[in-house]
Amino acid sequence: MKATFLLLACVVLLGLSSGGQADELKKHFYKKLCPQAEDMVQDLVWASVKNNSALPAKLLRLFFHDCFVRGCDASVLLDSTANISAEKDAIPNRSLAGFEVIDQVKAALEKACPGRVSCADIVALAARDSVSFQFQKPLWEVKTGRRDGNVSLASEALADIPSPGANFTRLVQQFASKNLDVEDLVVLSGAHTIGVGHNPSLNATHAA
Ligand code: HEM
Ligand SMILES: *[C@@H]1O[C@H](CO)[C@@H](O)[C@H](O)[C@H]1NC(C)=O
Ligand SMILES: *[C@@H]1O[C@H](CO)[C@@H](O)[C@H](O)[C@H]1NC(C)=O
Ligand SMILES: *[C@@H]1O[C@H](CO)[C@@H](O)[C@H](O)[C@H]1NC(C)=O
Ligand SMILES: *[C@@H]1O[C@H](CO)[C@@H](O)[C@H](O)[C@H]1NC(C)=O
Ligand SMILES: *[C@@H]1O[C@H](CO)[C@@H](O)[C@H](O)[C@H]1NC(C)=O
Ligand SMILES: CC(=O)N[C@H]1CO[C@H](CO)[C@@H](O)[C@@H]1O
Repeated sequence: MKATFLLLACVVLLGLSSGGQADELKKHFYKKLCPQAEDMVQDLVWASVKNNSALPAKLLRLFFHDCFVRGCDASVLLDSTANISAEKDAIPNRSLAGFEVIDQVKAALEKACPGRVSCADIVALAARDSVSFQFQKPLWEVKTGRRDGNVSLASEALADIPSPGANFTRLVQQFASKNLDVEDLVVLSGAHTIGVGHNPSLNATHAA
């Protein structure tokens, strides 16, 4: 298994049993491990968003694409290797962005508290903090304690991320497979009130 999956500077070495998610997410998981973690994420994310108002939508979508494949485990951040095509390289990754913000926050946190704060929590906090900045109010609570995964497969992203052509039945099925109901589907789809979309299918219609 070694050398099969390239980790993007994101292994978190807590004294916890390292398998998968921590038992339960909680408020302020890092209170003792790295007390400044959540403030640092907020400060750095806000500085980035001030400079680039397109980022909140990018970071929100990145979080969604992370969570829909193998849970919220930062698997979306992993790069492909010679023989493994990672989630990033799946078709629905088109126009995913904001990776550099996550990398920058992770680098700062590694300096402050080496090996403590998971990339998965940074992705979750960055989504919340960036969108909250855009709306100038705190929007939702983020519990922490996610552990980073080390498996990232393009084939799974292709299977799990809903396609823009999916019908309602299919969307309901795909959300149900992640333990989300129809109300969740409707509410979360509200995320599309921010951001930029592309419609590549229009081009196909007009192709010569
Ligand atoms: C219900 C199934 C969903 C489908 C089929 C879908 C599909 C898409 C597509 C096709 C785009 C345009 C991508 C592009 O720019 O090329 C997009 C953008 C976006 N999606 Fe979704 N999405 C879904 C659910 C979600 C959820 C649950 C969230 C977050 C809670 C989300 C957040 C976003 C955001 C913020 C953008 C704009 C990104 C930007 O500005 O670059 N989407 N989505
Ligand atoms: C991936 O994580 C699992 C569970 O924590 C671990 O057993 C395995 O050795 C890891 N694989 C690599 C390539 O790091
Ligand atoms: C601000 O954004 C520009 C382009 O989007 C980028 O080149 C520059 O490095 C950013 N500055 C900071 C401080 O992030
Ligand atoms: C991927 O390549 C590495 C080294 O090139 C090799 O050790 C590994 O067995 C390969 N894995 C798979 C699943 O083919
Ligand atoms: C919805 O999509 C599914 C899977 O893609 C397909 O099997 C089904 O026939 C579609 N239903 C309708 C009503 O188009
Ligand atoms: C679609 O067409 C527009 C305008 O001609 C072009 O700028 C864009 O790159 C095309 N997109 C794709 C995916 O081909
Ligand atoms: C953001 C990102 O990682 N995009 C990649 C998506 O996948 C294509 C190949 O299918 C890569 O070329 C992009 O770099």
